[in-house]
Formats: sequence, structure tokens, C-alpha cells
Amino acid sequence: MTQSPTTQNRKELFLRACRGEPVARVPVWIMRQAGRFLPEYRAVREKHAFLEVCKTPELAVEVSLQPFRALGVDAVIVFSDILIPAEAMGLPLELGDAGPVLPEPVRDAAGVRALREFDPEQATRFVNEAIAQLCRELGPNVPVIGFAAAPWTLACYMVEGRGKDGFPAAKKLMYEDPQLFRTLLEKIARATARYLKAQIAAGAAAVQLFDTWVGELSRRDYDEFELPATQLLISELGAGTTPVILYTKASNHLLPSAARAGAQVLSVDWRVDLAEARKQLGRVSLQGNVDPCVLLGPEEGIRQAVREAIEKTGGAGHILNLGHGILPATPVEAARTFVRAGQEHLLPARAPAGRAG
Ligand code: 1CP
Repeated sequence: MTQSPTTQNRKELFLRACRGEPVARVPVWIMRQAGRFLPEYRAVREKHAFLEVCKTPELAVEVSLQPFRALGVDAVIVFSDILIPAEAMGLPLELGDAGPVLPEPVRDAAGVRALREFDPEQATRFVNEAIAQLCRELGPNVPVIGFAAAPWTLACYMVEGRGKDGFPAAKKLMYEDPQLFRTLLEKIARATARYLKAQIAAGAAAVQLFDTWVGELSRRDYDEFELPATQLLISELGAGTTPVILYTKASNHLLPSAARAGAQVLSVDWRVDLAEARKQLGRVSLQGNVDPCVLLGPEEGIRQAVREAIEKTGGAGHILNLGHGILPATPVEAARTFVRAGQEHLLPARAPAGRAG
């Protein structure tokens, strides 16, 4: 029996899209797909604290699988958080209802010096175990995505101590002591490379770097601070054939620089015109970029946004996703509509496109 385009080997489909090779349809997943919009996630969280779910492989596997079962997405991201390595580097971490808090933030040279290099096989072994268990459960045809924060975004929380508009304490340190800030980013980059290598060794088919707060940086500061740190991270990772996806938000002014970081896929938000990005950036695949708020609106609007996103890239070298995490208020049926609309949009057979330059 021939497989339908919606159930063919999802890992192969995902990897082909990362490499910009021809596909029958675009692969689809959703950032923050394992999370609060799913009633079955909220049920787990009623019984278990957030960090307990992250650190107990059986629970992390269960919530990672929930969106695969509920939505039929093409990739499963391991349930964890970008702040887990901050704790492994020595900063106590609390994750309450108001978001993450690091009560002992890094504010000076002594704080940067005290950050530990950690062994991901010891300190964050639970992440690798969750990935390995997911790979066993899902078999060889479904990609498991590992992830970490990009250096600037992790530094934002490490210095600020919590999420805060504009991350002024992080910027203050960057402007006050640029050399110290570079040292901090470099330390994070090296630790994150080791952390992600362990995830790949455990079976991750691709890894995503979240640079959620990079839009706060001017192009000049990005080029001076975050670009070299991200390049270092990706080159240290030496991922070989494992694709790296670099997510940036509110980053229209940075994209040509971000495209030089070494990632095979750039994940962008709804402010970016995918057709223009393709023209401007050349040899890079794109992920995104539907506004998560579209999923709060009518079904036809969701279908139209999906159609438009795919038509902008012609479906070549494109992983359909939202432009940022799915909102907790999203109806499950709307998420299902998004995934199905992407999977049912069949592409004409063609040679790889948009790969000039
Ligand atoms: O009570 C809860 O359940 C807490 C909500 C929650 C969830 C579901 C947090 C706290 N983290 C997560 C999981 C999570 N975080 C994943 C899981 C896998 C998936 O995508 O399904 C991922 C990839 C993240 C990544 C993450 N954490 C980012 C980058 C992506 C993004 O959405 O911007 C950031 C910035 C964080 C920090 C964080 N963790 C949690 C919250 C509420 C926040 C944001 C805090 C802030 O606004 O600054």
C-alpha cells in the first residue's frame, strides 16, 4: 500500500525540508506545542510541578507525546525549558506561575567566573533520557527535536533574573563591561554546544536555538556580541548532518546577519515576509511564520494564513510553524486546523527552488 503524503516518513520529510530538497508537502509542528493549551498537559501539571515534569523523563515523554497524539504534528520537541542549563551552570531556578525566576542573577565578573562548565551526561541527564525514550516510543520515522536558548536570550535571564521588557540589566552589563559580557556569552555558547551534542547523541534529529529576545539588539550590537557567540556555538556543536534551526523574534533588522550564524534553517515570526526573506537570504531554509493570534480567530482565517505562508516559499525549504509559541488560550481544534491545512496542501513536483547564491 502506498502511504499518503500526510503519513509518509516524517523524519525524512523534515530533514529534506531542512536541507531544501523537494518534498510532496511541507512538514508542520508548533512551537510550545507541549504546553498549556492542551487539557491533558494541564491535567499533568495539576499533579506535578513544572520542574518535576522537566526532570522526570517519563513525565517529560508523556507531555512531549501529547501534541503528537492530539494534533498529528510531524515533529516532537522534547519537553524541557531554555532555563535548565542556567541551573546546571550554577544559578538556582524557580519556575512559578509568573514565569521563571533566577534569584541569584549574574551581575559582575565574580558571577561570570562562578558559572560552571557542566557535564550534560550528569547534570542534565534527564533531558537526554527523555529524548532517547521518545525516539524508542516514536520509532525511526518521526523526528525528535532537541533545543536550547541562544547565548543572548539565556544571558538575558541569567543577568536580569527574570523575564523583563527590554532586559535592561542585561543591556547595562553589555554596555558597561563589553568584554565581560562577551566572556559570558562565550561561556554560555560553549556550555550550550556540549548540552546540545548530548541531545544529538541521545537521538535528536534536529536542534533548535531559541533567540527569542534578540530583537532587542541593534544590528551593530548583534554583529558585535551575539553573532560571534552563536557562530561559536554552532561551530563547536559540529553537528555534522544534524540540522540547526535558529529561531529569532522581531528580527527583521537582523536577518542578513542571523543568516551568517551557520544554521541551516531560520525560524522567523509573522513580521517577516517569507518571499522577501527567501530572496534576501538565499541558501537557507525557513521555518514559520503564522501569527499565533490567527489561531484565536475563525477557521477560514487559519486556512488562509497557512496557504499564504506556503505560497510565499512555494513550499521549498519550508517547515510550517507559528511565528512564536502557541498561546495558552488557543482552542485545540484551531491547532488541529492549522496542522491539517499545512499537511493537506500538496506541492507540485519540482526541482529545489530558491537556492541561488
Ligand atoms: O506552568 C507551566 O506549564 C509553565 C509554562 C511553560 C512551558 C509549557 C514554561 C515556563 N516553559 C514551558 C515549556 C517550554 N519552554 C518548551 C517546551 C517544548 C515545546 O515547545 O512544546 C520550550 C521550547 C520552551 C522555551 C522557552 N522557555 C522560551 C523560548 C521560546 C518562547 O516561547 O519564547 C522562553 C523565552 C522560555 C522561558 C519561559 N519558560 C516558561 C515561561 C512562562 C517562559 C517565558 C518567560 C518570559 O516571558 O520571560
